[in-house]
Amino acid sequence: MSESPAAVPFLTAQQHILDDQKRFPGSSGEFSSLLSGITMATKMIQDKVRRAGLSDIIGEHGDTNIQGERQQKLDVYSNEVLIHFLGLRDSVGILASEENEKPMIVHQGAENANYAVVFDPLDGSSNIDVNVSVGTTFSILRRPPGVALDDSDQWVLQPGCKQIAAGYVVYGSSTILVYSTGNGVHGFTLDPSLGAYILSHPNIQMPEQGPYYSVNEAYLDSFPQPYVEYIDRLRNGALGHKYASRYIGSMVADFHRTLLKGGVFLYPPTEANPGGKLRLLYEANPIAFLAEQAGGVASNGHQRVLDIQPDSIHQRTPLIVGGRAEMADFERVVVQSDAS
Ligand code: AHM
Ligand code: MG
Repeated sequence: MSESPAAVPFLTAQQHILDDQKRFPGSSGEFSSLLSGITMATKMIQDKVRRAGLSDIIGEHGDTNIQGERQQKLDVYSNEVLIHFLGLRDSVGILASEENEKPMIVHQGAENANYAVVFDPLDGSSNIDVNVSVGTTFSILRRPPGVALDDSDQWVLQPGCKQIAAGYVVYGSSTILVYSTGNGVHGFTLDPSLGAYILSHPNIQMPEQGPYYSVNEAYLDSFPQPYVEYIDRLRNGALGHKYASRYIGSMVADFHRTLLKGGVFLYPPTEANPGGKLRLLYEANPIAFLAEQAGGVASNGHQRVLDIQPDSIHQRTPLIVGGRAEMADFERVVVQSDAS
């Protein structure tokens, strides 16, 4: 008896990506091969993360990255693994990472090297030695028409609305890959016994309104006044109920909760980081892309995150991302106060 595909009990990320690619007539399979580089690398990263207490991998590497931050050994390992697996793909022309000052030209001469991948290999890694969830974020861009193969800055200095795919992997109580190619947001949980990401969260929709706000409240005194007023409104019931607070201090984990349960995540401008702390190209942009695909909204306090034209690879931005109800109030209280 032949078995219809619907009777197959699970769908792997690999199969999902191949099916997704059929939406693009004439597609060559390069894009699915590229995404498989990400799934392969993140399986290796999660393996190291899971063994962090057992192997000699916790702690500082001894170097400082371009952001002036002390690199953890796991940052360095994760970066190397992603560069290795993505570098094997002919379709990848440029790789840019939080851990490297400049973009890397991977396949300079290859005519089909049409994609740039921008990533933070291990976000939140300063938390890893206390067993807090960490994540990998990635953003995929196409080489803009007319841009030379070696003009790496122009490949990556594109607004987030030009992303053709983006996602993250959260290394939490399970390992979950969440990605979108502009056709909804889908989540896959790594089955450790199969070594495969299995579709577990199809077509994720962010709740229109949720129960939580997520912000580092220790900095409250240094937020611009409209943010203080907005957080106060969340706390005092102005949006219909009194919000509870959740803050992990690991963006991918904080966003993952916001995506599934609803609410709002904020990293506003502060005295220490007047332009925000999070990085536009490989942190805010993929998160904003996923949020919008799931029916949410992402702002930098002035405009849509995905409309920001970047001018440098490691530039920072405030990030406020959440459901439609929370973000409508944010628009009224913060964005419009700024415009007036
Ligand atoms: P990192 O890229 O150096 O790991 O820093 C980014 C992290 C985010 O995951 C998180 O949202 C933020 O820093 C937390 O910052 P803070 O400790 O100031 O609240
Ligand atoms: Mg980071």
